[in-house]
This record gives sequence, C-alpha cells and structure tokens, in this order.
Amino acid sequence: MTDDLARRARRILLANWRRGFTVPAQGLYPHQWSWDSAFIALGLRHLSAVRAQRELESLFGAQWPDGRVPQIVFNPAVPANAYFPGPDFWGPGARLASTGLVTSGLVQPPLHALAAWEVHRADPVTSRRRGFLRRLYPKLQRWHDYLFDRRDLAGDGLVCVIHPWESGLDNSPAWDEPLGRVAPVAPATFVRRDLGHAGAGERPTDLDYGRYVRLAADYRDAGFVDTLGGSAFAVEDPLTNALLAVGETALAAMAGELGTDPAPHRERAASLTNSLVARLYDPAEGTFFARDAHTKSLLRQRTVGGLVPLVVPGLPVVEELLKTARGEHFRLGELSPVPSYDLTSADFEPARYWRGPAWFNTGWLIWHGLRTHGHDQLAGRLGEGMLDALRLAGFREYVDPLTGAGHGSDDFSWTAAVAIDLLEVPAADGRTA
Ligand code: 9WN
Repeated sequence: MTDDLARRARRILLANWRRGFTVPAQGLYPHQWSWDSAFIALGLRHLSAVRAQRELESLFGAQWPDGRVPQIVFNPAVPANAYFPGPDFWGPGARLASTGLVTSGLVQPPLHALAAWEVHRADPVTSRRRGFLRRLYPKLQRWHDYLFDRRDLAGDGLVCVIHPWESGLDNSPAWDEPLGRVAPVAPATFVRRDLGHAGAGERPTDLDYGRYVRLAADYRDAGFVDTLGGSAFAVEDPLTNALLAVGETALAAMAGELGTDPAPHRERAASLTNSLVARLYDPAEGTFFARDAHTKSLLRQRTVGGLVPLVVPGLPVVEELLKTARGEHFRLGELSPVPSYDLTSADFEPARYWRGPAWFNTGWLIWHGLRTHGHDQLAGRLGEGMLDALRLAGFREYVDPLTGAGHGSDDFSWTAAVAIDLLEVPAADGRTA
C-alpha cells in the first residue's frame, strides 16, 4: 500500500481502536456497533490479523444467551449519556450476566460470517494458531439460528427487522410507510445526542426519532420477545436476508475448514436465496423491494438495499439487477459509491441520512457482489471511483452522490476500512494470480 490514502486510513483505524474493538467514529458513535465491526474487520485484516480477529471476538463476547448479536455494545468507560439511547435506556434486561456489559436489545445486518471467513483467509496460520474459527464458528451458528428461528415472523422463510436501526439503512424512505403507523413518543421525553455532532439537515427528523424511541421502548418493555403481533414495525429486508444467505455460504466454507458438515449451511443458503427471489424480487422493476410483514405488500421505494442481493453467490437475477443499477436510478459505473436512494425520486435528498447520500459500506457490498459474479471491470471502475470520492471528501461517513461533498462524521472507521480493502484486495489477487 503506497497510497497516502492507505496511511491516512490506517491512522484513523488506530485512533478509533479502544482496546479490543473500534468505535465507528469519535463523538457521534463512541461504542461498538455490530455491522460496523464486520466492515472494520475486513479492513483490519490487511493490517493485523490478530486485531481483525479481536474486533469480531469482542463483539461476539457480548452475544446474548438467545444467540442475538447486539446492535451496540456500550463501552463502560464512556459516560452513559454520551449516546442516545444509551445503557440506561436499555436497562437491566439488556445487561449480560456473564460480563456485566450492557448492550442494545436490537440487532444489525449479519455481515459477520463473511467477515470472519475473509479474516481467516487473510492469515490462516495465525487464525488456526489462535483457534479463531474453532471458537467463533459455533457463535456464528447460534447468531444465524436466532435469526432463522426467532425472526421469521411471517413464517415464510425470510427474516424480519423489527426496527429501522436493525436495517443499518435507518432513515431509508422504504421505512416511511410502516414507520408512519407507529405513535411517536413526545420529543420532550428524550434528548437527542446525535444533533450535537451532526447537522439536523443530515439526520433523521424529530418525528422519526420519536417513532424509533417508541419501537425500542416497546420491545424493551415486552422483554425483547419476538412476535409479529408484538412488533408494530416488521419488515422483510432484502439486505439483511441477502447477507444472511452469504453468511451461510461462509459458514459452509468454515465447516469445510473445521472438518464438520457444510451441507446444512449450503441448504440454508439455497433456500433463503429462493425465498428472497420468490418474495422480494420484482421482475418488472428489476430490483428487490422490502416487504411489510403486516400488510404483506412490497415497499416500492428503490433503495441501495434492493441492489445488495448482488452479493449472493448463485443469484439467478444478476444481469437484471445490474441493468437497474446502471440505469437512471443509481447510475452505477458513473457515480461512486452507489446512492442510497433512487436519484430520480421526488423525495431524493442528497445529504440526509440514507435518503440519497452514497455510503462506502454499501458501495463495498456492491463492489464485492460484482466481483463475486465476475463483473471485474465494473467492480474496478466502482472501486476506483470510491477511492477518488475519498480523495475528494476525506474519510466521511457518507457523500453527496452528485457533487461528492462529504457529510456526517469525519474519520469514519468503516470508510477507512473499505479504503484499505479496496487498495489491498486487487493487489493481493494480482499476487496470487
Ligand atoms: C443507529 C454506526 C451506525 C451504523 C448505521 C447508521 C448509524 C445509528 C445512528 O450509525 O445508525 O444504529 O445513531 O444513526 O445508520 O448503519 O451502523 O456507524
């Protein structure tokens, strides 16, 4: 890595490291976040195999007895009111008896198995010496079991997210309709800490925050029980289900490495891929849509989440999806990273959270998907475009897809991790070719 970008990225990951895990960004996100850690591990694997392994191990150290891997693991060294909702909000029901750590009761997209497998492959000798997969594989299995067994709320083979925060694309316009049915808590009952670190024009509205808080409080007060009737918001999300399918493929590879049977993982990946295509893919539109588990109808907003199933090996609709991605709605190949929301939509907002801006983590998922399906040229163009976007805006949380202006937090960990991966992976491929 000779690029100055690589040095800057490395410095960010070092500065954001907190003895065993990495914060997404200093200030706005002072704890450990679940899917952030998976992206971060993908970058860290090029710097230090042990640190990449520890990133995932620390997260799974906060796994709940029921198998869920929490959205946030609160750092006890940080004041309780540094982030809202913090440890006091989640309360004793979210305190782990084993460690005393407090976590959020929600989850985030399951990128962890893919990340763990890639971390292993980056340095198999260190991984085997430390027993990395031997220790993590059963935990990853329990995590996926939780999703398959407890989150198939509609009973149709697809996993539901029960809060916009669980989708990772929190403020996506696709959530407006189901979220609109949720009664917000009064704004005076909580203090938003995010607005101390980012402009109100870049963050969700107070009304949406009131609804987020209502959903989280109801889930907490019901003892974190997963039922369709108990979840006012329940959505089958293409991104979550696609990552779970990829994750099962990664577990199959791990099972092979560990000498156990990969077949059940392959079967799960295949059946999840079938359900994903059968229920969430719209051939007329050439994209995946999320589905409201209550109304059983598709939420017809075109978002980057509808393109993320590109990461699924063996996906039968790759070319159709690519046609959509390259068209006027996302302009893949021309704009980098990929806009989070349909560029042609009347409510496209280039600077507001998940309602238009381009993010480096979802850009990485599309890049990885293109490579998975042999579209190396387009992947190369997207990867170069993402690095150019970084040179222009710096390591921001997200950028305006049309002007390239940076927004959100600066020195953002997954942005740095993605940069390192984009710089390292093609070079590593060249070395092994
Ligand atoms: C709530 C940490 C997280 C990301 C999410 C992103 C944002 C949190 C917030 O930041 O969500 O989890 O406070 O808005 O939407 O994808 O994991 O980087």
